[in-house]
Amino acid sequence: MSTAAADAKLRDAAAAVLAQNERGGYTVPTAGLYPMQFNWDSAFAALGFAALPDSAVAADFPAERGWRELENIAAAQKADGMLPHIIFRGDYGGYFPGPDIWQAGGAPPTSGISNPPVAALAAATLRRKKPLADKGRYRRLLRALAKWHKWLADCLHPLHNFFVAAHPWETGRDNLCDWDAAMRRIRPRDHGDYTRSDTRFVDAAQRPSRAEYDGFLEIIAVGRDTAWQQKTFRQQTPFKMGDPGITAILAAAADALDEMLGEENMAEELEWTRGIGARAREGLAFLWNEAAGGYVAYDVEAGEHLDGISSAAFLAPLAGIFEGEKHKKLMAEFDRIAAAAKYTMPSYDPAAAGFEAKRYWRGPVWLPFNLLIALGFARAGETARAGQIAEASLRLARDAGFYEYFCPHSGAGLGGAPFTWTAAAALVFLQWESWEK
Ligand code: 9WN
Repeated sequence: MSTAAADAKLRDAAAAVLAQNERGGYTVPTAGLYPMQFNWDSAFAALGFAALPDSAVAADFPAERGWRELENIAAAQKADGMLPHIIFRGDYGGYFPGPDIWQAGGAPPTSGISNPPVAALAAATLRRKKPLADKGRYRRLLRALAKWHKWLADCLHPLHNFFVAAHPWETGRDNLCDWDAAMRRIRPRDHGDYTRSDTRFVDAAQRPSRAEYDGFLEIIAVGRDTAWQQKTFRQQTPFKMGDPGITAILAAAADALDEMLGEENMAEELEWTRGIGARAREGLAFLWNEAAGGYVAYDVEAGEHLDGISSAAFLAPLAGIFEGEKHKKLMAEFDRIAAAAKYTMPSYDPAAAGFEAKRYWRGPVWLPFNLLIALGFARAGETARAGQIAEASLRLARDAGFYEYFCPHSGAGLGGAPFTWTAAAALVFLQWESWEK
C-alpha cells in the first residue's frame, strides 16, 4: 500500500473511532472502561474534530461538533469556577468510583477535582479551523474558560506559582512514579470491600495497584468530609503535589485564551486572567532540577523537588520556555530517553527505578501527551525532534491500533481501545507538516 493510501486508511479509522465513541455532544474516552465524559479527554476529542477533513465533517459530524465537546465540559462548571475532571453523563453505571462515592454534586453529577486545562488550547485550534458562527455561544465558552483559569490560578503555590494538585487524578497521570512517596504517606481509613471496575476491562498488571486505589479513595473521602469546600479540601488533602504537567499546560492555555479574549474585547474576563500565563511560567521555572536536567514534580509536604524525569518535563517549550542552557540540557535528556526506548516518548524515564514499561503512567507512551510535547517542540523550532514524536506516534497507532497507551519497547497496545484521544492525536499527526502549531 502506498503511504498516501495507508494514511487515508488510518485517517478514516481514526474518524470512525471518534464517531463510535460519540454520545451526543460529548465523546467518551472508550466504551466500557470509561463510559462518561472526562474533561481533558473531551478537549483532545475537540482537537481531533478540528483535525477532521471537511469531507468527514460533512459526512459524519456537524461542523460544530468540537465546540459542543467544550461546551459540555463548561456546562459542568462549579460556582467557584472549577471545571471538574469527570462529568457523569450517560450510562456510567459500571464505573468505579461513581457519583455515590464522590458526592460532589452537579446535574449531571461530577467529580470534585479538576484536570489539565487543555480546553483553551483546543478552542484556539477550533477557532482557526472551524470557527463557531454563533458569537454568543463562543463568548459564553470563553467566559467559562476564563473563570476556570482563574480558579486554577488560585491553586498555584502562593510563593512559587506552580500548580499544586490535590489528587493524582487531577494531574491526569494517576500512578506516576513521582507520586509514590506522597501516596505511601497516606494512611487510608477502611474503605470496605470495594470492587474496582477498571480491572474488569484491562489486565491488572497494566493498571494502578490496590494500595494506590486505597489512597485515591482516601483523598476523595477527605474531599467528601469537607463537602468539597475546595479551600478546606486543598488544605486537608494528604496529597499536595507541584505538577509540571498542569503548570506548563496552564501557561500555554492562558496565552491562547488571552489572545481569544483580546480579540473579542472581553475586558472583564481579561481582568480575571491577567498574569496567569506569566505566573505559571514562573512556577515551571521553579520546578527546574539542575541535577536531573529537567522540570520535575515538587512534593509540597516534604518540601522537596523530586529527581525523576517524566514526559511532562518536555512540556516547557509548550509553555514558551525554550531558551539557553536549560533548554539544551532538556533536549539532551530528551535524546537520552528517546534512545532508551523504541517509541518516543515514554511517560517516565526508563532508567529510573520505578519505571514499568506496561503499567499505565509509569512508562508507557501516551499519544495525547506526545501531541502536547510535539506542539511545544515545533513552536521552539525543534522541528526534527517534533517530527520524531509524530512519526513514532503514527507508527504506534498504525501497527497496534488506537489503544489507550503503548509499551515504549515493543509498541504493544495497552489499556482500553479504541480510544478517543489516541485517534484524535493521530488525526493531527497525520497532517503534521501542514498543521499550524
Ligand atoms: C481516573 C480517561 C481518564 C484519563 C486519565 C487516565 C484515566 C481515570 C481512571 O482515564 O484516569 O481519572 O479511572 O483511571 O489516567 O488521564 O483522563 O481517559
